[in-house]
Amino acid sequence: LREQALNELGSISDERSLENWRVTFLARRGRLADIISRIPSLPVEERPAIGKMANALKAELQQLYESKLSDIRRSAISQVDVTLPGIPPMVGGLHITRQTIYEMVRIFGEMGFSVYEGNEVETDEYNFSLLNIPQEHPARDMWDTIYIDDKLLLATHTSPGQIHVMRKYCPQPIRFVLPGKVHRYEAVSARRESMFYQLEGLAIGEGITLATLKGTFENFARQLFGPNRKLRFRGSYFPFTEPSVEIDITCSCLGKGCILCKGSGWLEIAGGGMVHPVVLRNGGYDPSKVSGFAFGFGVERSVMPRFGIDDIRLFYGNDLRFLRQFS
Ligand code: FA5
Repeated sequence: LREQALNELGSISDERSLENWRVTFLARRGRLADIISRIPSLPVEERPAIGKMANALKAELQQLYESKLSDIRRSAISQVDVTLPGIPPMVGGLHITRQTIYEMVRIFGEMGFSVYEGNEVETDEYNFSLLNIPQEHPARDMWDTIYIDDKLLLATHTSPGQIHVMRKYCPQPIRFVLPGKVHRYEAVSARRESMFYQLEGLAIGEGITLATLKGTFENFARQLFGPNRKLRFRGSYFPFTEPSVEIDITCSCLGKGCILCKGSGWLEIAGGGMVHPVVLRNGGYDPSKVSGFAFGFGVERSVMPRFGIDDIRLFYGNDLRFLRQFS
């Protein structure tokens, strides 16, 4: 048996054959084990000598097996070609939404706006009531809300941050932008997500008018979108602003089939207006002394026309082919 085992081992040069060899000779049901199991049936006087030989052989084969294994492994490593190009590690990058928020914050920063981050989970009071939308007010239907319980909900817009900021800084004049993640119970489509980002703007002080809002927004849009886009301010309605506007930007579409603007040439990016006196008062300001403007726009909606993205679901679909284009 020893001779046969040594012979066969000599011709082995890979790990799999070596494993077969080990199973044949050394394993629990292998040939050596078979011999050892038959020792009790030998005449008593032969047993010690045979037992000793079997044990010595077992130790020898075990040792040969181990040194062969390490030889095979060592020679496998020496065959690695170290001149082959390596596999580059994956490098992360900022999501296009985050990059855009940083850029927006920088542009508003140059106009004197500071940053305040509101809450993703809000109270009904801040999301609605303090913004002049009491219980049962029909305008609540403007935001399909995901409730956590009867008081808490996922913020449907960044406007509740207005109240937080006002209460913190009143009665000083303020200029803030408030980026935030918002949620709505929406039927998702190419234009609508159920989770998206908004950037809220709020300025309060003496002599602020709708013209201040228009000028600020136009300056911002020129820097973000370049000089060739046009803005359009449409009269609209929000319970927390009076008067209210919606702001559209010219779409970069190719006409009728455009998913973004449905062929109208205009894409709605923001809502805004003059802060309602009730809201100013809820924030601790005296509406007879100061006025303010506010706006809130969709971050993804402003990214889409810049890069010709025609489906908002791409943003959070986690397709690296999409995301890598922006890193
Ligand atoms: C609001 O959320 C108001 N809070 C905006 C506002 C702020 C008005 C301050 C006045 C003063 P609206 O629901 O229209 O308004 O949303 C504002 C912007 O968010 C839209 O113009 C759009 O750009 C974006 N938006 C709204 N719904 C979605 C959605 N489902 N998916 C992606 N973007 C959306």
